[in-house]
Amino acid sequence: ISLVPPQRDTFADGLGALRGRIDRRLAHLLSTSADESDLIGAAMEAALLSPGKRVRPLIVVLAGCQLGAREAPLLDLGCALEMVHAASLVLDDMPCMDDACLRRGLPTVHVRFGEDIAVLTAVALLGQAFKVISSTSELPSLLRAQLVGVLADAVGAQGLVRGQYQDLREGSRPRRVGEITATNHLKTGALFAAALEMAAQVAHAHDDVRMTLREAALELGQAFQLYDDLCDGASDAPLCKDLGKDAGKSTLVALLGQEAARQRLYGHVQRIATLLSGVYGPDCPLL
Ligand code: GRG
Repeated sequence: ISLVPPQRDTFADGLGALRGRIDRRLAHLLSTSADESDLIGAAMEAALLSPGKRVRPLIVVLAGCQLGAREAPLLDLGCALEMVHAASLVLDDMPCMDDACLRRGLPTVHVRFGEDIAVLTAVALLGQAFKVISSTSELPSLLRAQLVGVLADAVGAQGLVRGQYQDLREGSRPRRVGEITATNHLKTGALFAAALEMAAQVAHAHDDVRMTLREAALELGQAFQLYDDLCDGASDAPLCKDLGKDAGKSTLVALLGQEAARQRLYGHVQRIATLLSGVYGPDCPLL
C-alpha cells in the first residue's frame, strides 16, 4: 500500500525523467569541450557525470517551466550551474580544503587523477559553464550576458568563494549561529539563488516574483546545508559523504544539537512552501 497520493507518483516519475534529460545534456555539453581519452577530459567526466542528485538543474527547469518558460534553454542553464557545482566539489575535496577522499561514493578527483589535474579540471568546468550560457542560442544575447553576470556573482568573491573562505577560516573554531548561517548563505545558498534568478529571468518574471524566489532560494540554502550536516551525523543516510576535515567543523548541528537543528530545518521548509505558494499558487506540484 502506497501512502503517496497518485499525483505525487506522477510528479516523482516526471522528476526521474527530467533527471535523465539533465544527465544526457550534461554528457553532450561536456563532449563538446573535452576529449575523454585524455586525462583532463576523463577527470571532467568523473567530476561532472558521477551520480549526483542534480538538484540545481532540477530547480532551474522546474521553477522556470512553472513560470511559463521553455525547457530547452533552462536545461542548458541548469547544466552550467551543475558544472560550477561540480568544480566547487572538486576544489572542496582537495587536501588544502576539506581533504576528502570519497565523493558520491567514489574516489575524489585528486585521489584518482592527482592534485594538478584536479585544479585544472575545476578551472575547465568553470570555463565550460560560462561557455554554455553564452552559447544558449534560444536566448537573446543581452539576456545571455545578464545570466553570465548572475553566475559570475554567485561564484565570485561575494559568493561561493567567500563562503568557502569563511568556512575554512572560521569552521574549525566555535562559531555563533549568525556566523554559520552567513557562511551557509554564501556557500550553499548562492547557487540556489542563481538557479532561481536564472529561471525568473528566462521567464521574464516580475521583480516581486524574483525577490520572493530569491528569498526562497536562501531559505533552501540554509535548509539544504542543515540537512547535509544532519546527514553527516548519521552514517547510513543517503547524502553522507566521506567526512574529511568536515568531521571537526562547527556546524549548526554541532552547536544546537540534532533536535533543535531538525526543528530549524522544518521552519525553513515551512517558509519555502509559503514563499513558493505565493508565486505558484497552493496547487503547485512543487509543494
Ligand atoms: C571557483 C567553483 C569555485 C569554487 C570555489 C571550493 C569552493 C569555492 C566552494 C565549495 C562550496 C561547497 C563545497 C559547498 C557545499 C555545498 C553542498 C551542500 C554540497 C552538496 O550538494 P549536493 O547534495 O551534492 O547537491 P550532489 O553530490 O548530489 O551534487
